[in-house]
Amino acid sequence: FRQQSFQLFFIAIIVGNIFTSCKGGQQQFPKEISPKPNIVFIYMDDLGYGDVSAYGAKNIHTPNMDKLANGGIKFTDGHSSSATCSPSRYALLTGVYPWRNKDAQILSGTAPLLIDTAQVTLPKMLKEQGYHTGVVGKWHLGLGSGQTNWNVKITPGPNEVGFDYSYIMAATQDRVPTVYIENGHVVNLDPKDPIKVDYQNNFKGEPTALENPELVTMMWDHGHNNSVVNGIPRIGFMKGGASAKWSDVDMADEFLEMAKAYVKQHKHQPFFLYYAMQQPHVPRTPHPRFVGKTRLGPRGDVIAEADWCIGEFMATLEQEGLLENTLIIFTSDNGPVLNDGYADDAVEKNGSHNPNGGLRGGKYSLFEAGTRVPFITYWKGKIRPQVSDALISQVDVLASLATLVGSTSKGQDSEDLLDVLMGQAKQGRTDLILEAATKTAYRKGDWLLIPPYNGPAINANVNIELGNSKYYQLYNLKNDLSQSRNVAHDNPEKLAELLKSYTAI
Ligand code: NG6
Ligand code: CA
Repeated sequence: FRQQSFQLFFIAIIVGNIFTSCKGGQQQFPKEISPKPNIVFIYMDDLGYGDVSAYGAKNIHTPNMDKLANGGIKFTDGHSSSATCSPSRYALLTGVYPWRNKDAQILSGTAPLLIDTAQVTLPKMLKEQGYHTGVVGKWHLGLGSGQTNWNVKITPGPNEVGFDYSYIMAATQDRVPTVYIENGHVVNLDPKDPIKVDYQNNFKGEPTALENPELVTMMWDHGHNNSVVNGIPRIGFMKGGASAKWSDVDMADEFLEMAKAYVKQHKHQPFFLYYAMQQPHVPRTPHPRFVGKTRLGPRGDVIAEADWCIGEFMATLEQEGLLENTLIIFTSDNGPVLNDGYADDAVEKNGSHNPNGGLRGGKYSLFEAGTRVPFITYWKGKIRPQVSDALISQVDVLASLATLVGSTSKGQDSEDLLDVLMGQAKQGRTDLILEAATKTAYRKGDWLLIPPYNGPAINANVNIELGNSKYYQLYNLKNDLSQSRNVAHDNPEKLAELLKSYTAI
């Protein structure tokens, strides 16, 4: 399709030039001949490679995600830039590997903005090309420049790194402050009940999950025993802001409504919407409509809820007549985890479901399931449905979309893989640095190198293998995708080759 439209484009230019020369230099073709499609980036939080039925899940049905996968490109080797959230989001928006920035780690709710306001970003690049840019959902890239006062305009934040509009939660659903922030202002805040947030000390007299277990309706397992909001114990202490506190079970509907409203409001100019959904990250709080939709307990139910949201969102694009002119990228910020700190039956009710789709590891891990995630591009009428085994990372989104919209901006580590995203080429990256909790691994071709690291082999709290070993690990993913055989010892030359390129980067 793209080739055809390119051919038409060039014919148009030639004809245009003939016209131009005939008419004494007047431009006859409108600038819009280079199309600027709307772009929607749908980001799931902790959705694993095996959590989508199009990727093999049997016990969770995700018909709407499947429609994207089956009607677009289903990538089998698509990666988040990190095995945790903030670093992945940092790389997505800046095109820079997260390990280059020592602060790109899981951020607290009071962390300052991680992105330098002078940095190139995905939304800035698109804005420069005439796009209206919006973010709805989870931010988790820090806000403010140190001591944030939540009761005045919170800045810098998304609006200072390229978003014209923002409707966000500051960090994660399990971290305070548990409020929505619209363009820097806490939504529904009563000035007479100011918000205070602290990650070190509690506020005098305020209840916590440890001291007031009677307030808790969702039991914590590890961490998550500070302030209690809506019966859910959180990370961090918060006081005040009663009227501004979100309702957890309504969060999916809230973000969906804002995402739909954004599209309707900005459909008359090219728009970029970063729709950052909160599922299936903890605490898993499906709306009552979705409770029991799966047999997997809240984790399965919030995936069903998210799938429904995507269906509703797509329906809006269709009703507004935007589907043929909108590129959709769907993926997840890191791999899956069952018990991530709450006793919510994710482990007990998991049954035979395999959230990591047979890959080793999970969230927090240098093994494949840490970063290999569902990754889909969809563009009705433009992208031909197919499966692509190309190696691609979310850090590549910036440079690829820059090419799509005619910009030369790009981040330091972002590769232009537009043709791969559009299904016009099968050759993705030749190599890639993976990251988990500031540790890195190196992928080249089918080979994966994990250098020796101190630290536990398994994070016992979440029951996930992290990839730490005192030995070099080398896996050949072509015949050992589940990383069950460390072949470093048998392939000293390959090991040396990878080590050399890895060290060079
Ligand atoms: C961890 C939290 C986990 C989750 C994670 C961030 C504890 C014990 N664990 O520190 O529950 O919030 O941070 O997840 O507090 S992420 O997807 O945003 O990276
Ligand atoms: Ca995440």
